[in-house]
Amino acid sequence: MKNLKFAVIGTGFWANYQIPAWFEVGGVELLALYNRTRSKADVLAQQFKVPYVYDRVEDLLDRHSPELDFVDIITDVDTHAPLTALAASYGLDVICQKPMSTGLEAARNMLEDSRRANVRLLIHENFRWQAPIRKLQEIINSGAIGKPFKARLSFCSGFPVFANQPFLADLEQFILTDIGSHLLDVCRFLFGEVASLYCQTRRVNPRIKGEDVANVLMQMRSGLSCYAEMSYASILEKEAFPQTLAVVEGETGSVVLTHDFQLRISTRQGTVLAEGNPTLYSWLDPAYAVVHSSIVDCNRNLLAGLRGTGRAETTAEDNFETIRLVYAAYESAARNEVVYL
Ligand code: 89Y
Repeated sequence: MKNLKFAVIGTGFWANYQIPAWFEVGGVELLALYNRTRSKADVLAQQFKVPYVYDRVEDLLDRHSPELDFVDIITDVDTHAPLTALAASYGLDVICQKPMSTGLEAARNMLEDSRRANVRLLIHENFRWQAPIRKLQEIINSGAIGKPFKARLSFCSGFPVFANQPFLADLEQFILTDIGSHLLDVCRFLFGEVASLYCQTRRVNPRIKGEDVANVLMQMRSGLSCYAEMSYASILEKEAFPQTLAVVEGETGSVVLTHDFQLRISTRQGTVLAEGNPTLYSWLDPAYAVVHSSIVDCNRNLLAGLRGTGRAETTAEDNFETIRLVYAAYESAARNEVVYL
């Protein structure tokens, strides 16, 4: 099968991991990089032997679109919609970093732009690809705990997240877009679609613009009650970053995803252990291990979708449902009311 040629649009923090993850998957050739600060792209081009570098995305597309198969957009969220529209106008398939957009209208425009241009739009949403989350799904689907009726997913941390990603401190809407887009997507992945939700938010850290705490209580269409809590203001005995912890209760047992990727499955017969350790690639940052590792599986799935050899899970249509939840949560918090989806 021939290699698919692609360009990376945006060479900030995440490109350092997304690019080696592509090479881990294989079957692709990285032809060009764009970054508005060219020197940053030059560093990565040298490191990963990428032949072309641009600081105007139009120049990259004018010159290379005929030979490219897709672009991987890894820029800040406010540029996702315009860059998707631009790449689509050149007839290129697009993979776009989560969160899909800065609002529902922009997300809808992205869907329409890609449909109109007849290109595929996939969202790079990797939390559902984490090894412990896949293991958790496997355990639930195996029937080991019976029919699930209740779940709690927790991403509560005091990790200095703004050091590597300073722009997060300037977002008016922070944790629900940055982490909620991941966590609510994991809830959909595990338990299906949401019927209604209620959310409370607050800002604890006075040096950031957006909310750094959000608690979302959802009634899933299956009837399951799901609580997703997220915080970057949590000073806890054991720092879990960047792990999602979980408790799922079923009619015949429970499964608890603890620190260190351990899963504890309890029934009336007792407790057995399973593990969901991520693959520790040489290029990943150990502080982000489980997330960086999941990029490989996410990219592999998206590539299969682009090639038509498999079903990409996080298409734009699918991820739109996650984005709907993010903005329904903001709406619920603003009105202090339950929102029905
Ligand atoms: O941006 C976020 C993500 O996608 O995973 C963790 C993170 O880097 C900080 O919240």
